[in-house]
Amino acid sequence: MAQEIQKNDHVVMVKDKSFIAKAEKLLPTLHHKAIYPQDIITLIQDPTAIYGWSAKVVSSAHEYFTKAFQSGESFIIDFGQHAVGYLSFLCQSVGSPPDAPAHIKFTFGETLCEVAEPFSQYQGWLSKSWLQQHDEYIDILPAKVDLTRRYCFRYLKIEVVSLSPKYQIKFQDITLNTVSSAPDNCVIYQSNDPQLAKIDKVSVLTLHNCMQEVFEDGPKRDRRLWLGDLRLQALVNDVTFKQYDLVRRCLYLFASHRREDGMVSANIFVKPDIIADDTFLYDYSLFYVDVLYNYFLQTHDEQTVKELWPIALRQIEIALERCDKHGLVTDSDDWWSFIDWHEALNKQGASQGVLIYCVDKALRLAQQLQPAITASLQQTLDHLKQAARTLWDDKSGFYVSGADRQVSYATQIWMILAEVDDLPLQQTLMRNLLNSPPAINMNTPYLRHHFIAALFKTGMQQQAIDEIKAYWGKMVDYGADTFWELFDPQNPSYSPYGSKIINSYCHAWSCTPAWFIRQYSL
Ligand code: RAM
Repeated sequence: MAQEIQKNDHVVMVKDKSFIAKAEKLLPTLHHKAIYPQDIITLIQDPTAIYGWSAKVVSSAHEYFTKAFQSGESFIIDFGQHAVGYLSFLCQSVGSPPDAPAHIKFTFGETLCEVAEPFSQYQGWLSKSWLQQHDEYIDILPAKVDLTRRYCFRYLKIEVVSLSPKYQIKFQDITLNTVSSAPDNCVIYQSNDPQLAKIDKVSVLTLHNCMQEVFEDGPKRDRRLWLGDLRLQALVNDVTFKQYDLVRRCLYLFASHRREDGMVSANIFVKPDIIADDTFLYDYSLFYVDVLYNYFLQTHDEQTVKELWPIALRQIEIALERCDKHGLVTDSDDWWSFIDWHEALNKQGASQGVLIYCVDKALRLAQQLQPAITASLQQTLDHLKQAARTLWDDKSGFYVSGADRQVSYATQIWMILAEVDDLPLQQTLMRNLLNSPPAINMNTPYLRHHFIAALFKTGMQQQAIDEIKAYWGKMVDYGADTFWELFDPQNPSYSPYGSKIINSYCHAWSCTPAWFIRQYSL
């Protein structure tokens, strides 16, 4: 029997052993490369810098490590680039024999603020355990120390917390053994526009560092496979590393562990065993169809797609159950659909758009794989679009969402991407959006991606380029060498988690400018 039932507190999940086996066979090779400290830096309060901190080089790292340190001393290393990997170092004593253990504290920062602002002040609602730090106690010196956890950082603060007054310590061979499943060769693309070339480079490094045993959402947090992130990573992978087997593995992973009714989870853990999270998101599950469709377009791997097609189709069926008799997605207050991090965002309108968008993709797949159902899918699509049009508000010139008839960016963007109207009307809607920006804005690079996609769709290429430059370019101006999970140029400290230091600063869903730049040869 290929299936196994597993119950947790509130959901029944079904495991499919043959999909698990296929996913396991596709485990990618991890590539390692050693990188070394570049500079020792000091932090400077700088109101023009992101979060008010900038770095000043104190010395080259090489020179610094001839120095002996005593209790209470600390320093910050800049590795010169963002990376993911395992830290090792050699520690030696100087002076009298070490008559007490050495206690050393490590704080890892993707950004300067993580090494500048004490973690003890953290008051967000996500677990503090995500903050990257480590205490090492060394009993016997000299010692070669290999930290076993994987960290993700550019800056490393080392504090010599406690030694005895009779000895000091020296550090040598501080090495970060980096890890990624992205291969060395990436499709080469050079934009003629220097700013876009820089943005492309940062996007590619972002994807590179998120490519591990799965496409992780962020190597700092959550370090796991999320469907919404996977969808965008797979796009960028198409124009960069072309690791289609990793996309295939992720498709099998989602298929391998589904809810009793067949719904795929929003995210998957792979260790110690493959297990789906008990979080289900309306839009993310639907995107399984889009990931499969895009995988098919890229690879023409009919065998895999045929095998996974019933699972994709099931996502559509489940999503349709949420529609009323007119074909309108019913609303709810829960965290039922993701769309964007925004407390006030009503998600009905955008979810209607996502549903239509994915039914359209299912229809295209059905034309190849199951022509007998295309007529009925076409009918469903028309019905859903008709229902979407009832959300149109003539007075404001926007689509509304929810009982309070909320106007948001998200709803307009998804109605455009879903092609609810013909092109001239989509263009009018986009112009309305640009001329009268709704109060319910975009908070994540994730929704921004869809905004840019909608601009391209409505033929506003120059506006799209300007927006990429103004948004992702602004992160680059702030010194980002990978793109951040959250960024609001008007309020750079924004975090849906209650603190900027828990945000991820190398985040999958933020790496998509490379796709636009390469796809449209910008
Ligand atoms: C957060 C992460 C992840 C995203 C989910 C919805 O946990 O940022 O990337 O997909 O939210």
